[in-house]
Parts: sequence; C-alpha cells; structure tokens
Amino acid sequence: MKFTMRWFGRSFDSVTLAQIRQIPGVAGVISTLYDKLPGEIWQPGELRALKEEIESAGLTLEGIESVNIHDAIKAGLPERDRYIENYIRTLEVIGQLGIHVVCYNFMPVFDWTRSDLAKALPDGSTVMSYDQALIDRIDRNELMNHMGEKSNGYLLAGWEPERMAHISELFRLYSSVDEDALFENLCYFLKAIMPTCDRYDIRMAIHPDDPAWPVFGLPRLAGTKAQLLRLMAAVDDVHNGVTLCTGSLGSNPDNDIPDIIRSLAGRIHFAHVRNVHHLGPGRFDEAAHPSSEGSLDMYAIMHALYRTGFDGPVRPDHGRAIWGEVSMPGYGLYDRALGICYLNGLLEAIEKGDR
Ligand code: DNO
Repeated sequence: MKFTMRWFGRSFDSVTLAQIRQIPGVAGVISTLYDKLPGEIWQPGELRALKEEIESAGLTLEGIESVNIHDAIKAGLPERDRYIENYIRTLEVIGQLGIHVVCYNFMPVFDWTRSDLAKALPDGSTVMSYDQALIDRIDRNELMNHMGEKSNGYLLAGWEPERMAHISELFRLYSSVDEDALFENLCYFLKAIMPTCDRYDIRMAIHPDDPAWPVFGLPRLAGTKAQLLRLMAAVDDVHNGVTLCTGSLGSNPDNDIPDIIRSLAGRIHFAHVRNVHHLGPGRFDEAAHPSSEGSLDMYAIMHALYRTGFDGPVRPDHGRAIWGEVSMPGYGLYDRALGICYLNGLLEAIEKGDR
C-alpha cells in the first residue's frame, strides 16, 4: 500500500507540499480541483498544472478525491444523461493524465455531517464530533450555518456554498427518492461510466456514508457491509470499487471493519484509516489514530488490508486540532502526520511478523 496525504491545493489548504514531503514514508498525495462544482467538466490544462505542481515538489498524485456528482444524477432527473456525459469527459481528462483512482460519494444533499467541528477534549485538543440528539434539534436548513461556525473560514469538502444556498430545493428534490431509487440511480450512473473506466483503468471508489446511518430522513446506500456488497454485485466490474473509510463505517459499532475489508477484497481501491470513539447510540467523537485513543482496533484493520493484498493509496484521515494549529477542520498537518507515522509503524510490524 502507498501512504499518502490529502491535499486540497495551494489556494485552499493550510498545509504545503513541502511539509508533506517531509513526513516519513509519504511519497504521494490525493488531491482534486477543489473549486469545481458538481457537473462541471474539468479542463486538461488545470489538472495537468496540479499534477505538475505536485510532482515538482517531489511527490506523486495518487488519486482524485473527489469528483463530486451532480444532484440530477443522484436524484435520477431527466437531465442526468447530460451530467453523466460531463462526468465521462472529466474521467477522460483524468485517465489521459495517468491517474487511476477516483473517490466519490453518493450521499444526497450533504456529504459528511457533524454536530460539532471543534469539540474540546480534556487534553486541550479539539475533535470533530457527532451527536444525533443535537443534529435532531438543528433546523436542516440551518445546518450550513451551524457547520460554518467552526470551519475556521475554510471551505468544507462537499458543502459547496453554491449548492447549500438552495438547500430547501435540494431536500424537495430527494423527497421522492427512497433507498432503492437512489441505488438504481447509482447503478445507472456506474454502468454508464464503466466503459470509460475500463478503457483508462480508472478505479472508482465510493466513499461510505458518514455517519453510516440516515440523516434528516435522507436515504443512504453505502453504510453497511450488506449495502456495499450489493453494490459490488450489481455492477460487477473491478472498476466499481470502494473507499474503505474506517471512520465513516466505524461510526456504527455494528460494522466489523476487518470483516468488511475481507469481504470486499479486490474491490477496495483507496483507504482512509482513522479512529473514532463511540460514546453511545448515535454519538461519537473522532479520535487520534492509535487504537488506545478510540474504539477501533487499528492493528486488526491494517492487518486485514495487508492480508487481503490491498495495494492502493492509504491516507490518514481527520486529525485532531493540536499544538495550536489552525486549519480546515480535520485537515491540519500535525495530527495527521502523527497518524500516518503510526499506521506506517503498524504496517512494518505486520510485515515483519509475517516473514
Ligand atoms: C470528509 C471526506 C469526504 C469525502 C467525500 C468523498 O472529510 O471524507 O468529504 O472526501 O465523501 O466524495
């Protein structure tokens, strides 16, 4: 597996490529054209410039997170074919530049959701946190303002202000879309893009729902082993795969992550490896990466990835805010760098123990 860091681009990230280059064991980044709206066609020159900037810093571009999907595709509107066509154009640009992993999600209205982006812990660090009871008290139309309050002024991934300005319309759009309809819309989309993915060997990697249960009554289709296996079987092409996000799947204590990894062997194309601390039903804090700091067994997770022959990019995910760092919530340098060194150490121990 290849250790990477997510990087949002020089205009959006508080972390620099030069800093990432100095993290031991990290040779690549996962990036995107962060200001593209869902549905826009990416231009070759823009992506080439991003790739060259990364390479001239001595790193490689190992994958795209994300190419976001237009709501017309998710909701199955008549104009979806036009947006699928645009998505295919973008995949061609990605494929022609030799990039082989694309992460995306199929969550209606919002990408990931949290009730607090900076919950203070006794040690003075802050973490992102989720409490269903708090979410239930927030007017769904106000969620953007709520999330914005502790965003440190950064643009949050998947919370495009342009889309959120029309949040009531978005909720209306999905009012007649249940889980089965959403699933059909996803399969329709995947079947349409598979020939392009096959041609360029682009491995699509759906990001699990975060949290891994329905929020605001919106349907969810990627939060359990059964849902992910159903999707793999429905479009049975290796290019239809999964981003194994341990924090998102792990938000639900019923999900056995090492078992999910084994069940999806060969279809995991990207891994986000982070820890969560379960606080009770519908409640969790994000945690520092080591097993001792949260509820997940990180050794068992890395062991399952190793044993199933996973050879894609892996990255640490949401870190705590520590040592006074101010960044996009979850995406500071310090705690993610600690996290990836720990994951690398686990892997070394697993590999050597296996000899
Ligand atoms: C949040 C991320 C998500 C993820 C998307 C993938 O920090 O994990 O925004 O990138 O769901 O499309």
